[in-house]
Amino acid sequence: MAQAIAVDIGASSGRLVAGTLIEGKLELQELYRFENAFTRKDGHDYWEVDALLNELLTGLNRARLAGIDACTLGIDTWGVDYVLLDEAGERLHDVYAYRDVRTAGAPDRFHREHLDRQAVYGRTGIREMSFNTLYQLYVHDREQLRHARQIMLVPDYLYYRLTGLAINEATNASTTQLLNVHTREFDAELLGLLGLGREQFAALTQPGTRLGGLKAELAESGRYPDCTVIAVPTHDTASAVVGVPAAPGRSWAYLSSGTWSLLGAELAQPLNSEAARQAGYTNEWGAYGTFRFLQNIMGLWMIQEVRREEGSGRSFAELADRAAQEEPFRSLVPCNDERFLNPASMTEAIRHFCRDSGQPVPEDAARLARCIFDSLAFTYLDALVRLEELTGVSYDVLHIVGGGSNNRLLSQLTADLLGIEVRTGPSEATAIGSIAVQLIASGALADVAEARRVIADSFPSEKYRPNPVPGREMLERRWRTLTQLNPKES
Ligand code: LFR
Repeated sequence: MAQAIAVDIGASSGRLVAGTLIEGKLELQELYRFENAFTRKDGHDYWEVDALLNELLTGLNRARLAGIDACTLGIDTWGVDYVLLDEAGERLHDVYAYRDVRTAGAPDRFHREHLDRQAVYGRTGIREMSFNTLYQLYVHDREQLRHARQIMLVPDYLYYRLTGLAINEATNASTTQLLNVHTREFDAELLGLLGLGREQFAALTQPGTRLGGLKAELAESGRYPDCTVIAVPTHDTASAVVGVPAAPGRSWAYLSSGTWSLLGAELAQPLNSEAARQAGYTNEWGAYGTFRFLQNIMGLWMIQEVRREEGSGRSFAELADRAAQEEPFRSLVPCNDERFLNPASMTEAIRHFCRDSGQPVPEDAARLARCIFDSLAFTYLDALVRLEELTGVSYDVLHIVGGGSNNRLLSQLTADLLGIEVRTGPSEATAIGSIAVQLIASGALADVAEARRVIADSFPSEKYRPNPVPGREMLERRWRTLTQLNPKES
């Protein structure tokens, strides 16, 4: 029986999940779960990557103690954040977290000094986000960059520490905004503008590639299962898209709902037109040569922060239940505005915006939550409208996967505003997508179509049909006015 272990690390937590295929169904067992958060030091935000490595190893040890003697193993995390290694393979610096302020304004400076934003989008297909690796490297210490023997993203680094092999896995590498969508390689000119050489990166590795075993000191310790390490889609969103239980024959869009909300479609070819750029759509690489044509939407980060600041320990489910009792659409905020990326206080940032735009100020956590969910649903509506315009496809169904798919209020609101059938689950789509790619690599599943069939058969899903929204036209006008108060940068 093939056992596959997914190590899935998100911005707020990480987990090790084992997947086994039993009579055509995928069964999951959570082996270990741990917290994650960025930490602030001298005014900057960093990830504790070596603590994450220790957690990963603790989880693998748990797998062994749970009786798993042999397995395949894949790792995913968020995108864009990187590690520079020296000649000896040691880390040269603390790893910046993408929400760190140091890249505020960096895109403007980069595009003024070097290539304009249209040209960079034409080459990379990647939407400008101030935290993309391109801009992070642009503001990184030049001397240190020159001395870097290897540049890798966070999951590549974890793979490196487990196996001793240096890779740059392709789905996550695409989030750097340094890959050329035409040549399907690093863009030599963009690297040159940062003073970097191709030799500082490893070969681009496609998901599904078998990398071999754990390095000797780990393998011989007796603490871990006998692992065959496989490069999965190491960008969490790419694994989540593999984990979407889409049925063949239906045109589907997805919403990967976690710290971020990523709404988009799986495409065979990139769509990097000027219209796509202006609409804020990106072309991240997916597994098996696909493209993830999607929009980043601020997502549940907003409610995670409000909850943290409130400090009452109320669960997300309870907050959503309380929000459901509140008056809908009382106050709305443009979620994608940079002011919500990493404010000193999310609660205050939302209240400020409401006050400044003449709306009722959400006083308590329930009203703040209501405001966030209503605003997210409106932002999803804008994203779906643009998606349909750009791809020319009218979607039959929106699959919501990830932790946010458990939020009934937001799922129904999304169905209502978008006027589309919503299907929710699985909430562990990222780990499931990683496991699916491992099972395909080890021959237990034929391909992604079979994997999606198995996923659809294995996990419960709920269906939400759209209901009419009273006062819809007036609401849409209000939303339009609010978002135009804050036009997106073009
Ligand atoms: C989600 C995610 C998004 C990416 C953001 C930053 O966890 O990976 O896809 O845009 O985090 O890397």
